[in-house]
Amino acid sequence: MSCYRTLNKISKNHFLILRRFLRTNVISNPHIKVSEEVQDAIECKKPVVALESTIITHGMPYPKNVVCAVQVEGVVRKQGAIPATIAIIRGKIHVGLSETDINMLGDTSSSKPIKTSRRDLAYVISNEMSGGTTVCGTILVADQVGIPVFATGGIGGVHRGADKTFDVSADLIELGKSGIAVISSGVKSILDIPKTLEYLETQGVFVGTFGDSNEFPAFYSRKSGSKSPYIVQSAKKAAQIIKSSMDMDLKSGMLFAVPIPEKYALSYETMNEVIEQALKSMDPHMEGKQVTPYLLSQVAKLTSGKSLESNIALIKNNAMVAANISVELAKLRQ
Ligand code: PSU
Ligand code: MN
Repeated sequence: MSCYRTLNKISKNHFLILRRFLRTNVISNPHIKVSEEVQDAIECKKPVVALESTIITHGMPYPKNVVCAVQVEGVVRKQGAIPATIAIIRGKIHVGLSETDINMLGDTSSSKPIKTSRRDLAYVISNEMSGGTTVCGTILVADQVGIPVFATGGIGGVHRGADKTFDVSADLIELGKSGIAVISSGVKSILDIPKTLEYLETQGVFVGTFGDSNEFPAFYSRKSGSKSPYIVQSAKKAAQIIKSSMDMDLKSGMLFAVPIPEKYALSYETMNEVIEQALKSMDPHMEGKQVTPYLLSQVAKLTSGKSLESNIALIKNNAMVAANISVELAKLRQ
């Protein structure tokens, strides 16, 4: 799609009419409302970063969730990219939220949001409910509207004991079927990391650790004992991988794993003990979508909020890296 901004020979009025015409044709799904700013960025292939919203609705307590979401958007802007937080508000999928939207959604006692993955989406829309999109739900929407770069904290994965529970996050399957690049701090060790990496390989997902080591990060810790198949040294290199994947029309995702900044990292051994404790405290009958939010809140309790501080720091860092990648990608796509 060529950018209408390059049509600089026509008058401003014609330009606006043409722009409106192109707008309604670019994303014509009646369930999706893309903000003007984000739509403009998509059409002109400007740097834009998709952001998920389950972090806001189910990952952190109110009001820290709102403060974090707003600050993350600020980080993306500071690097020269446009943030596109994706969420469902009263049955409509929004791509690009206002601060009022974020506030409304984050006050979960009144917004009563549903954690929305692929299987939940049609139900939430048709019942005019609100929802935080998981990594799976966000990839799905980002792919439909054409945002190739997406930042989050951590993705879901294969749970420990999955051989008995079959608990494998839909995030991994979605990553396997849309050509979106996800920037995350790997996965939490509440999951089975080696099995998660195996599953990503099966799904055809590129996995690379961002920086100078191939250690796959475990969210709060820079190490997990597992290795990424690749190292990606810079935002420019990451952008080249994404561009090649687009050129090849691979339609399978990419995971850029960014280790948490040293200053906020917690020790792998300590966190493993905390996670073991959180897992032990879990009701054995708990299942499905409640498992991840429960474990996250237990870990925060057991570390007296320290894990939450690390969580916020790594999301901001990932947003910065994603913005830098999207800036480099925009240069390659012009
Ligand atoms: N992992 C985290 N923090 C999170 C999540 C995962 O460290 O907030 C959220 C993400 O939105 C992810 C979802 O997509 O949980 C995965 O949930 P499940 O395991 O139920 O698929
Ligand atoms: Mn699950």
